[in-house]
Amino acid sequence: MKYRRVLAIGDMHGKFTRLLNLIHKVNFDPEQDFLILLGDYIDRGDENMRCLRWAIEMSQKPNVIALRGNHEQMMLYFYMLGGSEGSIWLPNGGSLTKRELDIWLRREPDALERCLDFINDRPLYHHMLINGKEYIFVHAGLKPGVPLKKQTEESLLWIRTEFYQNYSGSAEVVCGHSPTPYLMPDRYYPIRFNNRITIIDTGSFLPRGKISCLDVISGQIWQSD
Ligand SMILES: [Mn+2]
Repeated sequence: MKYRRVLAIGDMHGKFTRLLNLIHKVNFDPEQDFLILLGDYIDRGDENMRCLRWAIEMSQKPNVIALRGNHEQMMLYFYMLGGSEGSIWLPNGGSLTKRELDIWLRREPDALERCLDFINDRPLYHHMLINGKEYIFVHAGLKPGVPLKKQTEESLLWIRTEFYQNYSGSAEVVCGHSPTPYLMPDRYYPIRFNNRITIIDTGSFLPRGKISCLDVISGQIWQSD
């Protein structure tokens, strides 16, 4: 199948208005385009559950892959494991998401189960050949020197500096996870490093932050206002 565009959308973190604004500009067509969502739908924003529900809806369309981010992982651990492994979610933005979810649960008691099933089913990366070129889409990144199939959840969802500095694989990697203004002051635009890494998390939850979408075929970028 030859796609018109292969699109990746970075971290949204509950910024639903910004997401709608971006989606309107991108105008995704499931008949011709392929879309990968890089995870971190929830936490830090004001409409976290709306973003999560949007991701659930989108994941049911053809030609859409929704990956798991570390924030979905933290939510899953909170409800499935509890204890110290689950405890990091609430202080990392989870308390905002939980407040919205608790209200929703009063009307739809099975909503939590649907969210957790969705998160549980998320792939941790998507590997594809596009016009003969190899691409890996992943929330955080890859541990350098480790084959893709041997990568751990910990690396795929959490890695930062070690990946940016030492990755030397031949595949192009498109990822989110690190807001670009944390890597380069005042930068709210995707960053591409020389070692074939493109980071498209442009700090959606920050006052001047944006949600970004990249078409890896043309290199075109769309951003929320
Ligand atoms: Mn994130």
